[in-house]
Amino acid sequence: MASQARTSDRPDYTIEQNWAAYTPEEHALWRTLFERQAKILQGRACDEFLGGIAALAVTADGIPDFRRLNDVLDRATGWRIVAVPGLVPDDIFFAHLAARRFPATCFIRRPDQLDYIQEPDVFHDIFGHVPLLANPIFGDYMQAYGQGGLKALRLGALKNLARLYWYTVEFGLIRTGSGLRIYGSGIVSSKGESVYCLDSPVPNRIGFDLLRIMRTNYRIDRFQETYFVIDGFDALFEATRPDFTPYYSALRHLPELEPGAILPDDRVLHRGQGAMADA
Ligand code: HBI
Ligand code: FE
Repeated sequence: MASQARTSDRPDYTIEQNWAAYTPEEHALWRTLFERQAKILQGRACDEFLGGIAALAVTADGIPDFRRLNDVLDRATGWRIVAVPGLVPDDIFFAHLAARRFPATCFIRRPDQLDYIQEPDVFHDIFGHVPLLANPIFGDYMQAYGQGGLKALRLGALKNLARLYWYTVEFGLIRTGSGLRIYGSGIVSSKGESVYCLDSPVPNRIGFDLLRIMRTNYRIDRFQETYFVIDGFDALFEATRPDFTPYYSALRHLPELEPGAILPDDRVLHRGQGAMADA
């Protein structure tokens, strides 16, 4: 398969996407994934995500050419996509984000991985992450996250910050006038979790609380037991503007929490604030 993950010999781990090398089968796999999610996400994904898909003209046609996406994305928010072979070391990842470069893998999953792939592939990164980078506030949040990541590495607090990424960028929900909607990339790129996160009575849905999130463990190989809900992207950006250093010291004295934990002062959102009901 022409576009299987490759290694990079550059210090920043980037590679060339080599868009011309994709096979018709790989473009067809993208088309299947895109058409399935586009249907499921109507009425489930937030307007900002769907707006990003439209603004960047990400379609079912096939795996997008990062050069074309970058022309539009750069004009919108100054973000650009750089191709990488797979997960890159944390410091490299954060340095790219801090410079408004999103490291996107460019290989696509195999047909037998249609419903689930553990590591990010081009569908997870481009369909899941890139559309929201066309939103100015979310674009600012992602750059701030990169800057915060480099600092967290220096302070030995990566675990706390990685949880913030996990429960917002990857698996976040947002409250809107028409109920809860999805913005997390790990959810929008997953067929099953796009429905489960809003419709199932099983998981907890808890109002965003920065310290609470930074204490809460997560598992990467199953649907989330808890989703955290933000009131808006500006609220998320505001909540994460302060210097996190005092939070990290406070967290050292607070016990970690299991993914399914509920604390007495958690703002638990009930089914009534679900996707279909009015907020
Ligand atoms: N590398 N390509 C890539 N994509 C990621 O999402 C990623 C990564 N490296 C590190 C990482 N994520 C996480 O460990 C950090 O968010 C903590
Ligand atoms: Fe991701």
